[in-house]
Amino acid sequence: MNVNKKFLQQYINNMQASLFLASVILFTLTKSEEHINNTPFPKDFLFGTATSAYQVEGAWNVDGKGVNNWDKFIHTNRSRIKGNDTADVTCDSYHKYKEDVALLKYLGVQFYRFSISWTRILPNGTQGKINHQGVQYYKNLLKELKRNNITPMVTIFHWDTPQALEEQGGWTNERIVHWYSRYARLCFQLFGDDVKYWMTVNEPKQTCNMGYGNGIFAPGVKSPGEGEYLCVYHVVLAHATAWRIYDKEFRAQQKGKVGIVVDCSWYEPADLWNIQDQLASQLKLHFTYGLYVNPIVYGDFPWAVKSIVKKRSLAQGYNRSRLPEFSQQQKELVKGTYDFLGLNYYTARYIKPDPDTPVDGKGYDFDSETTTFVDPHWEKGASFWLYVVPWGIKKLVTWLSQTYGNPPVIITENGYSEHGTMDDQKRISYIKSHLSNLKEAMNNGVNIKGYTYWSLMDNFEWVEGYAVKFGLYHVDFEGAKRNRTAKSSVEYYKKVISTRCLVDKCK
Ligand code: GBH
Repeated sequence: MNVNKKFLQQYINNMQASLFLASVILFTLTKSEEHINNTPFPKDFLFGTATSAYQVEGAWNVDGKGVNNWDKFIHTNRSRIKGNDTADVTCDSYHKYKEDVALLKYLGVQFYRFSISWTRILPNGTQGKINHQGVQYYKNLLKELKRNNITPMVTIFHWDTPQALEEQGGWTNERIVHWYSRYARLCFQLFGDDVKYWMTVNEPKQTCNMGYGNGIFAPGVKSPGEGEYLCVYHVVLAHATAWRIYDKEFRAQQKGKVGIVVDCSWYEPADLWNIQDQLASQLKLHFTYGLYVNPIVYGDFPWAVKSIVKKRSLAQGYNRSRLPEFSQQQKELVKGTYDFLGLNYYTARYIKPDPDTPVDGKGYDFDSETTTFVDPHWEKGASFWLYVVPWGIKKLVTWLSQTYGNPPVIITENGYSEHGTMDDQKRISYIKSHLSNLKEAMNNGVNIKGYTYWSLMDNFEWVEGYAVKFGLYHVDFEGAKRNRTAKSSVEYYKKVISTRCLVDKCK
């Protein structure tokens, strides 16, 4: 090799090295602070964290608690849960609630979202017998929160239906509207002086689709597109009846707000320039979020959902739609029954029409005639369904605001799972990137009032047992004391809450 060539070679090598370096720098910049929003969250924006009764309380048969559908589902067949686990003890929050409140206090959250176990209050689900020890537990928890200046946000129903009612069909029996709304009234009566944010139902899609559609969750009923839609119909009526009860009997005195919590992924058109893919995206959003929220805001199921389910039902030989119809009276009952909307966002999917949808397919998984897929480059959490797509939250809340007239929205869940990591840097970047996208939407005028990290601590993750962990705090499920230990994300979230800012210094 002559000198010139050697020089050239070195020159090229150098060029390659600096190009490489430049792209590494650029990549890190774009990956980190560069795209993190640097405007502060408003003073009245609420930060909090959440749990649910069944996932953290344990004490499944203690102090008079009645049996619920998940107790039954698990105890009759433990192999339904990964690792044959149960929630009989889980985090033992029934006994350790004071410690939980201390963790919340340390975090500096404005609110704590927890749920009431129906059978702890009403062991058989109905008014026949009130369990005063169960009532006392929630009074104690509320008192402890008050002492520490933490606002309670209370979910009345987070999936744990009383077994006595489940045996009568649960959410597929129209009597549930009565059973549920009387239970809700009792909650307002018992706790309403101390609770200003109520959530009627958590993620009804999971109860209806997983519980009565594919049967993966309790009560394990497989009735896609029939029992599944009866459940949807009754959830909406139950929610609305509870909201009316609050509005009429409690609002003037208690001055609280009542909303519903609906989970939804973002569905991104497979090809943004393809109108069919855009329609598929809209339809799936209406199937997921709209099925519950459209009636509550506008008084009926979304038009697109009604018409496609009817079309498919008739083609399947039914003489009417499998999706029940609201009567005129019911439409008036449900319309306008919200003070805020709760949104649980975790992940996103690409979507397009599915021409191969089986004609006889029924329910949420078929009736939209769409198919979803993921980008293999998306980062994954420990839950099989959790792909990290922070921009999805921005698109979803923007869609929601445009579709429902910019209602007040609280992000009631958003979270990342791992298999047991104390230095949880991926959780930190999950929170940061989702909050950043949320703030961008807020800066565009989307009406977001608060953010909830799911979850305060590792807990019983339904059929995935204790294998996947969403907590800011680690819980030692092997030890009798169920010790809680802060993961790295605790300091991070604490700082975000106190500074209201996602970067070193906000504008
Ligand atoms: C919530 O469920 C629950 O409220 C909570 O109890 C639970 O612990 C927590 O989140 C973590 O799972 O995009 O089509 O693959 C979330 C249930 C299940 C909703 C997966 C979104 C993705 C469907 N999520 N689902 S898809």
